[in-house]
Amino acid sequence: MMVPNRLFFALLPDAATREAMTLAAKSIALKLAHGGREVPEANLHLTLMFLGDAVPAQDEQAACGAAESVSSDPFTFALDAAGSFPTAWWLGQHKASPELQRLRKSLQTAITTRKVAYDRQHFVPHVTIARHPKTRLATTSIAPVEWRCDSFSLMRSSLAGQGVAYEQIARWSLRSRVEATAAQMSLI
Ligand code: 2AM
Repeated sequence: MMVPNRLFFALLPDAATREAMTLAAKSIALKLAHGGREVPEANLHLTLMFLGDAVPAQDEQAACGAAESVSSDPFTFALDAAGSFPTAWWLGQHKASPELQRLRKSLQTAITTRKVAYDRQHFVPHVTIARHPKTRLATTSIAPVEWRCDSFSLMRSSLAGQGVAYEQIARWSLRSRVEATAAQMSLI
């Protein structure tokens, strides 16, 4: 029998960034027009990598090991666009920032090395703001929402009433491999 264990790596915005996202959504009246179910402000996140709906315990452990080896300096990027997929309205980027792509690539390499399965669909960085919309939104510019990214997290998603609940399993601070190696050497 399949044991549910829906896991994904994500960037979690801080409170000020979440608030700025809500304002950005409101400013173009997204909330009035989509006709779908809004994502609560506390649940806003950017999925870096989706691992699956029933991730085995050993893969969960291996994913944590992979995350440990990810190398990236902290960086800042901006959400400067809003648009829709058939299943969601989102805030995102006209052009994915290179730092974000590099972070995804570093995680992808580490995950692949450990033979953990993940969703290989093309990475389109976005924050879902509404699900099951009744209308589409042509991609449009928004006042940029700046996002300082200095960590990423492994998350578990579970059904909770009508919606979902997210649990943070672990969080990793971003640091370059050189810095990490130096920190490890200073422990010796
Ligand atoms: P989203 O980023 O578009 O909202 C947990 O389900 C998170 O993983 C959600 O944020 C979800 O979509 C994202 N996700 C990415 N790929 C997925 C997939 N193939 N199936 C389910 N959720 C996926």
